[in-house]
Amino acid sequence: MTTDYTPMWQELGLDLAGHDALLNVLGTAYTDIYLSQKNRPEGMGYFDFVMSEVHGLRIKELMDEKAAGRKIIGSYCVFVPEEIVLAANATLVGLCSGADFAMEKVEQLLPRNTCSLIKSSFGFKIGKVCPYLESADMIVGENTCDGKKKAYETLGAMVNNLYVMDLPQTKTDQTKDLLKAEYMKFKAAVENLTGVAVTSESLKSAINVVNAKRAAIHRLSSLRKADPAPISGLDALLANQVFFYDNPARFTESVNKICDELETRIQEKTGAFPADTPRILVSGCPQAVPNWKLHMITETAGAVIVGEESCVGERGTRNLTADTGTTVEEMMDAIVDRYFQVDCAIFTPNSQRLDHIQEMAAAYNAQGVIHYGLQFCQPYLMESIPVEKALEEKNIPCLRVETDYGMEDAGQLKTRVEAFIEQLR
Ligand code: BJ8
Repeated sequence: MTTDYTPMWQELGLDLAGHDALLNVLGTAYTDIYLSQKNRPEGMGYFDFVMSEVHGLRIKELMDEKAAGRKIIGSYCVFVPEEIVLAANATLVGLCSGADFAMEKVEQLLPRNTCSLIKSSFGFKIGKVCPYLESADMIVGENTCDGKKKAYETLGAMVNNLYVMDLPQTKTDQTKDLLKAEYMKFKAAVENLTGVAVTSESLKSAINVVNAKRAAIHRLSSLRKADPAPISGLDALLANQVFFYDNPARFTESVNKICDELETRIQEKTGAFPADTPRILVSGCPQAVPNWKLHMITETAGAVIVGEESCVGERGTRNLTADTGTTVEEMMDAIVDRYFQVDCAIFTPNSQRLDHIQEMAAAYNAQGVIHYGLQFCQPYLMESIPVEKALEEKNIPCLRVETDYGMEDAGQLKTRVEAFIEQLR
């Protein structure tokens, strides 16, 4: 029997008609794109369940947490440190930004030439269809790219709980100090919100919880090095997306369980696709739920995606936070060290990212790289040119795509991806 969550959505102030329409589209897309795949690992059943309840049971859990006095914090970026949030007795969730909604109204507030991700986050707010955003006690905006930073000025007038965090755009000792100062300020703001002071014990335990979650998803990524790939890129992308929503301990356990199954599949040489299927690494802008467009196009065109150099992927999860500190101060330094390594394209120069893409292509035996740039995203589109150059130097073919969340260009994109796959063969 399915639970009726309508009263809860009503209480959160969602637009019920719009929300129903969104869930219908999401459900159909999920059935068409995910459930039609062949040779899926059984463990994906967990993620199918999570997706079927992403606005239902998970929101109910968050509402129960709130009723028990816990606070919910929403974020749009991997620079918001989950360790600090958990240590102050709050829960961090990623906010919806992966689908077009209420675009006409969005374009009255933001220029048309704004990337889909930013427009989507506004669409979910204007359309009142994101229960994560509506249940959040604090929304964190981070000053990363110019688009986001200016958009937060507008968002600040639309919500009463926006906290803006400044971020450096270069990597020097001074800017690392700036990041530390921002994280200290953020810690104080979260403590103020929850009324719970971060202690060395709570911070250590939070570091361990988040590290375990990252280690599990990293284990899953590493298993994609096998040929045949034991899991499709679509399924692995979904696990990376759910990373931002799920209860951390349950997520870790579920991912480790699926990894056990993938290890057996590797031993038995069972793949999601046959051996010798062309292998592709995707690099670039983050792909938030339900942005499955490029993976769907690529994998139905006859290749398998074996890795994501993305914030919804290895860029966001690869580094762990050192857990050797004993004081809050030492652990805050470890957190700063960890996040300072994230090589988002808002940094200049950003040669670390070029190195990392080359390393990933080699480690995952990718024959080619598709650089995924969202239209109007200056940082990633600009950086795609040096990325392509760095890959050319290693004789790795690179296809640069520039797209949005719409499906108008799907046919054209598919033709380009098919031609690229032919080139790899
Ligand atoms: S750390 S990648 S999650 S900022 S696509 S909004 S960059 S114009 S999302 Fe990101 Fe944090 Fe960086 Fe990662 Fe701007 Fe580009 Fe839009 Fe983007």
